[in-house]
Amino acid sequence: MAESSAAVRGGAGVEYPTDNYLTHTQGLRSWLFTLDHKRIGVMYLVSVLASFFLGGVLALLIRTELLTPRQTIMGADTYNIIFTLHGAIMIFLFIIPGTPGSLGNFVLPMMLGAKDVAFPRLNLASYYMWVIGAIFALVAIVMGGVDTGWTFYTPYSTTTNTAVIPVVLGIFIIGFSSIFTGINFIVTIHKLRAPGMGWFQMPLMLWGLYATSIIQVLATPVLGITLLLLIAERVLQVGIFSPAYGGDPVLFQHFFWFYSHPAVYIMILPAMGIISEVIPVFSHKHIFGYKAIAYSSIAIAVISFLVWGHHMFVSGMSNMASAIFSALTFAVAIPSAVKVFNWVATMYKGSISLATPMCYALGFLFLFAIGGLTGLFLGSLAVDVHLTDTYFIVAHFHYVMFGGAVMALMAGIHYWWPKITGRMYNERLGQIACLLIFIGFNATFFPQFVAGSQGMPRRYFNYPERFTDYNVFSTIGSYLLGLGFLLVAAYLIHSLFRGRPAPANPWGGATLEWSTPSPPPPENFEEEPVLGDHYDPYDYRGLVYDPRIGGYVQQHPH
Ligand code: HEM
Ligand SMILES: [Cu+2]
Repeated sequence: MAESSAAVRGGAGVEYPTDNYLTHTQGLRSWLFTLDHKRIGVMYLVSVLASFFLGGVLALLIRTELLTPRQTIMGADTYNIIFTLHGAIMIFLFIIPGTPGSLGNFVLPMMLGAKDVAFPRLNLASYYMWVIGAIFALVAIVMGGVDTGWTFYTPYSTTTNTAVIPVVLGIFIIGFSSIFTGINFIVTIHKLRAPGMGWFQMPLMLWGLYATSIIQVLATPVLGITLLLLIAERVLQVGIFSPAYGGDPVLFQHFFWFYSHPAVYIMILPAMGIISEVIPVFSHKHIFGYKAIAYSSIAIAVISFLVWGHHMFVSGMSNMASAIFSALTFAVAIPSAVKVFNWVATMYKGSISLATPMCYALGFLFLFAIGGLTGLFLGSLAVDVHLTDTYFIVAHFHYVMFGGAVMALMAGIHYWWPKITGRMYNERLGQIACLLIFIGFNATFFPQFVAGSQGMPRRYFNYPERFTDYNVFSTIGSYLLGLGFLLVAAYLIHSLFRGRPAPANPWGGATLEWSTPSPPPPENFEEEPVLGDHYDPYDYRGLVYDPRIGGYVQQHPH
């Protein structure tokens, strides 16, 4: 990145801080054995984005195969392996560790006014659990991949001769990276808040991460045990899930979804946290309904454990059980709706600046709303019987996971990029790429709602002729989407080497990470932050824009 010796003069009055966390110690070892949450966050970011890239390439292969109703570029067996790997990589290597491990790790201690997380060694261990898990996944790919779908349903996953065991072991190990991160964040938030920062003075990003950590710690062990039982059944033929050995395949679904539904909130709660930071800053207005958003995060975490049955309405469950799970599914939409309402209320009468982070936040709002509302369709029993296992489902979860979690992650990457790298990126290209991604995304996934509602099943490499137009449109959309991300990669990599040095507070944020230089010093703050009684992370009064540095300065001390 930057020359370590001399300060780099960039934006008129901005000096690039020579001694920062990136340059403080040099060499590969200083990264591989770092205990600095910022460096661990950066390693997570690079790793999960590499997984996103791999998952994205597989996605384009899927879409290319679906360009024609018959065989296009691969056979049925290969197709099964490709969509399984696409789903498993995107879920377990990218989106679940994505925001908590990368941006969460980078900003959490700084937002609290702390030097680091409570357990730095456990933090580093959590990263290496991810690395070891990823290696297992790569071994499985080399061994020919796995063809069960990302849900590993039995009895097929008990019998298929593809590489189920290395993949499942990899996911089991990655689970510990989630659990370790969760433990670290919970203890850090309880114990390391700066003097004067009460619970209701914490940035809402941290309420999102706190709720996520609760789910990570409580739910992940259930997935771990389920996967170990699957391995035991494959290796020892003990009858747990497979009827061939006296097991019950529906039991596997209950165990799997008891984790995997709360897991979708491990994906979306940190994303919602990012949106609660970005929208007020770029609306130049205090967040609306702070407490309601904080409580909604916790409510989502709690209710998320009570709805897993909505994935099993056609698995032969009793009508009573289905009715209860359907009602609870409607209930979990309420706290999400509260947040969406409060974000829109925050923008109301705000002076909105459409910088790239805000563009992604607005994209999130639109796409997440579609994802959430179509979730209500699927929560109602009669409709779900019609739509389950069709492309309506595929569209729905891409609108929530991609339209929601990925768009928010992109907002967060652009929002904190100046703090992480000490460099600004090209705003114009940022806005263009965001628009390209938004158009490409809707072109890819909206036609799938229509094709699915007309009966097009998921997980087939060919389809009846009458769905051709929808699929051609969807595939072209996915290429646009790919192009948008290539443009993002291009200008961000350019920014690393040629970007204008960033001021401490380029956007006018009032959370503590913006009161330290960009990039921050190794210990986060030059002086330990001391907060007044009335510290408010969304109080922008006193922040004035200084064109000489291209950023904001505090006019009056907190
Ligand atoms: C980059 C753009 C993406 C495209 C074009 C894409 C496309 C697709 C398509 C067409 C399928 C359905 C395959 C089938 O049922 O036959 C699929 C499945 C899936 N996708 Fe994506 N996807 C993308 C990104 C993502 C992201 C970001 C995530 C998660 C964070 C994701 C998670 C999944 C999952 C879990 C499945 C289900 C796989 C299975 O049935 O086992 N995808 N994707
Ligand atoms: Cu669910």
